Formats: sequence, C-alpha cells, structure tokens
Amino acid sequence: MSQKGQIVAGVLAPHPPHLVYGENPPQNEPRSECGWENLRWAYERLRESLKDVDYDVLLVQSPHWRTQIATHFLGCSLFKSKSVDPIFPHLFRFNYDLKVDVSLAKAICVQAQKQGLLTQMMENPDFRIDYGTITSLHMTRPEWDKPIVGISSVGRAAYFSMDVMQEEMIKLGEATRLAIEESGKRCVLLASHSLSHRHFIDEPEVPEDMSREHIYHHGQYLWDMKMIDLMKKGETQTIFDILTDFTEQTISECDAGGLMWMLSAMGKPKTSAKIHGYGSVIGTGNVVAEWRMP
Ligand code: 2X7
Ligand code: FE2
Repeated sequence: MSQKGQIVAGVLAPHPPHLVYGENPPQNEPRSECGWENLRWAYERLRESLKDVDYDVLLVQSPHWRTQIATHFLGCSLFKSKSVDPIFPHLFRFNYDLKVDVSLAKAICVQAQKQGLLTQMMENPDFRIDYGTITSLHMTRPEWDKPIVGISSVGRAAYFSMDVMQEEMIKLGEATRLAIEESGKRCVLLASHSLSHRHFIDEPEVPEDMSREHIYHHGQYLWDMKMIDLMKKGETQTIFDILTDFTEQTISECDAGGLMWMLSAMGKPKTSAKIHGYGSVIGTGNVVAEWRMP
C-alpha cells in the first residue's frame, strides 16, 4: 500500500462480561433479561459514532491476556473456539470466530523490538482468546467483520511501579503508530479496561438485578470523575501525570497499560474525548470514551 496509514480513533472500551451477557448475542450461551443499560447504551452511541469512520482494522490491548515476560501479539490468521470467563462462567461462555491481521501484528512486534521492548508472536492456533479482548471487540463491532490485532498486557515483576511501565507503554504506542503508518491501513485502537476497580465480592441471585448495582464507594467515584473531566478537557498529559496515583488509589486496570499505550500511539491528543457514557459493574467504574484523530 502506498498511502500512509493512520489511527483514526481510539476508545477506552471497558470489558465487563456483564455487558455481553446483557446484550444476549447468539454467540453467548447464558441468557439475561437485561442489565447495565447505561454502559450498553454508551456502546450503542459509540457504534453510531463510528459509523461515519472508514477503517480497516481494530486493535485491542487486554488486561486479561496477561503475559509475564514479553508483549505478545495474536499471530494466527484465524482463532475459533469458546471463551469462558473464569470468574463469571455463568455470564460469559462466548463462541468466537475471529480474523487477525497478522501482517500488521508482526509489523508492530518488530517495530517494538527495534524500540528495545521484548515482544513475541503467539502462533498457537488453539490459544484461547480472553474475555477482555472479546467483550471490547464485540461491544464495539458486533458484526465481527473487521480483522483485529490482539495485544497482551505484561505483568512483569520488573514493573515495580506504574512509572516504570509507563516508559515501555509509550514505546509500544510509538511502535504501534509507526507500524500502522507503514501499513497504509486505517485503524481504531481499543484500550480494554475499567477505570476504578474496587468491586463487590458477591452478586445478587439475579445478576442483572440493577437495584443492587452502584459504585463501590464515593472516593472511587470522585477519582473516576476527575479522570473523565481531564478526558473531556483534552488534558492528556495530566492524565499521564496522575495515572500512577489514580491506579494505586482505585486499584485500576490502568495497571495493564492500555490507556497509556493507546494515548501515546495517538501522540497524546489534546482533543476532547467524546464521553459516550459511564456506569458501574459489580461496583467498578467504567467509561466509554472516544478520541478522534483529525
Ligand atoms: O474484568 C472485569 C472487569 N474489569 C470489571 C467488572 C466486572 C468483571 O470483570
Ligand atoms: Fe477486567
């Protein structure tokens, strides 16, 4: 391809399996009555917003594909099996059939190595795709008609603090942007995770009983609102500056690096994020936020 590729949008795309359960797609075995509408309708607004965006590939980084040493990339052209959430098997048993853009995945893998990161292609065709990857992809694009790039998150002991990890996520983001530009493809990035992540440890008899759903505590809510306010104001550098404190205080899944990866790939955009909606799932705080590239 001769035209320069580009990132056209980036989305903070949370992945509680409850959202897929609430949607009742044919791929998921359990059936629900409803549930978590504020977030499911936020994803509806995201899908509506992305309708006018022309893109070729969806890239997703997931906290629930955790690798210990290197960043891994899905490396087979097709993955087909059933994904079962280990904590919520009664909500999420999803039959997936997904296509991977292996050439783009390899290009990012190589670019990241050039930046000094440890990376690896995951080439076992029987590898089971995690529910984080699937949920964010399904809620964004339930048609499953675009190839994807799946990226793991690294839980290295060497990341004794988020600040150490931040350096590597910035490099991974830059490698992603360079590889996309060389590919000639138009891409949407998904950082698959919640904001605050303190959660209840029991659930109602009917999981979708919304009279029981609320944020875990007010302090978490205030942190989430602070982060969302910065997103709305386009104050991305401040998000980076306070991310370590936010993550420690709210035990956030930001510790998997997705938001840092995505926003650094987008060059730390100063544009305002479109907030499609906010809601809690078993007490965790979740926002669907979209950044558009001009
Ligand atoms: O993985 C998750 C999550 N991040 C948030 C809420 C509920 C379940 O699973
Ligand atoms: Fe999660």
